[in-house]
Amino acid sequence: MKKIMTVAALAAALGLAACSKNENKDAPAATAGADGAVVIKVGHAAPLTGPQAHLGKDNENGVRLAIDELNSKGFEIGGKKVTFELMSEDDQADPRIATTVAKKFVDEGVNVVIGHLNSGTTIPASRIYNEAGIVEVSPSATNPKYTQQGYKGAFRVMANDIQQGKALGEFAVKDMGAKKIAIIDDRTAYGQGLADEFEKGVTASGGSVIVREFTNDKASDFTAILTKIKGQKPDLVFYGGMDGQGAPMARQMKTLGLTAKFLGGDGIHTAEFMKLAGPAAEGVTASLPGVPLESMPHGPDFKQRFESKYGVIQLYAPYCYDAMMVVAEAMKRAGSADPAKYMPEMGKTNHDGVTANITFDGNGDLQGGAITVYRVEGGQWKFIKTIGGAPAAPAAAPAADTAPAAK
Ligand code: ABU
Repeated sequence: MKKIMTVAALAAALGLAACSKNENKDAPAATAGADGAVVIKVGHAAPLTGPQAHLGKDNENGVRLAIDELNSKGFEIGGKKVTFELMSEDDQADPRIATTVAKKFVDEGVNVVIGHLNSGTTIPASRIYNEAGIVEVSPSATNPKYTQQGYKGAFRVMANDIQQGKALGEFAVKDMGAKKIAIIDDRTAYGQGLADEFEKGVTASGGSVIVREFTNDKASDFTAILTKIKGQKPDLVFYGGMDGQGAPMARQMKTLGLTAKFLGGDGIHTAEFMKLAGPAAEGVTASLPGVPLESMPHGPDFKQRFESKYGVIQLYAPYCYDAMMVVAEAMKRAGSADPAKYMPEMGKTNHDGVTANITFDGNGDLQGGAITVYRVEGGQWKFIKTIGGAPAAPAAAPAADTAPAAK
């Protein structure tokens, strides 16, 4: 009994854990870890089953590595040792399931959510976190709308699709020499949003989009739309969507003798794409927000630590790791894991991360995010070019004119 009261008192002092909107905010729920440290609940949501499960597990492991490292070094908040506890949920990349997961996290009183993986799940879930006053950091959802809704607790640690689409549109026309371009998207918030921004980038660069087709994020047979596109004789086919569709699409282009170049965004820039596309992956071009991990000061070491535990990085694990570290630092600065107390500290982030030196703009978007273009050569994603972004440099105080606005 004495121990329970001690933990409760410490929890109250640290503002642990977040209160559900259904709970009494003066009586935060908290539990003690095995060592008596107060538990901070970290919600993580991504597709953990289905065609994007490899990406969801990669995200989960990125958060897990950060949590394991924080816990093993005895991370303290307000001078007290805390234990981060991961609660990972499968949203199946489905917007409706994502809102159910979000409500569960609220009811569980999580202190933060790292996720969701997809824009189509992140955007509807963000409304629920906003109403509950919970901080959400997306490591991978790139649709700009997520951070344009005026939600004070919404943050993103990678460049968005306004930046990515523009960079890809320019790259297609100016670097790949494409004049006549076909676009396919999967009608998700990510795929369609990126395709729209890509089209703007193509047009602004003097290229021409001659045909737009769409599919969905469960499809596997693209013969009909690729046959139609082949008849238009494009120089390049752009796909806005994920690797589960991009890889068979690349294969079917080869089978149909559609010789146009194939370009996509971060959704196809995966190890899994190479596996699924086989020899058809060769020559495919795709972007990834950020600079190559290898060129970041902490990148190679992170890669070694992650891959020795979980195997090859698929895509967003480093961004998930950074997201968790940014949150832990904000909690430490605030001396509290109560989102109401540490949320204002999130906007003051200046984190020397694995993926970037992370500072946020007034919307909660990463400042100075770069886009890097890669091409498959010899079964590997090879660096081609980085577009935009701040130089990879250790954390430094932001200049007055670039300091993040208070959210
Ligand atoms: N950034 C691509 C995959 C996640 C998403 O935005 O839907």
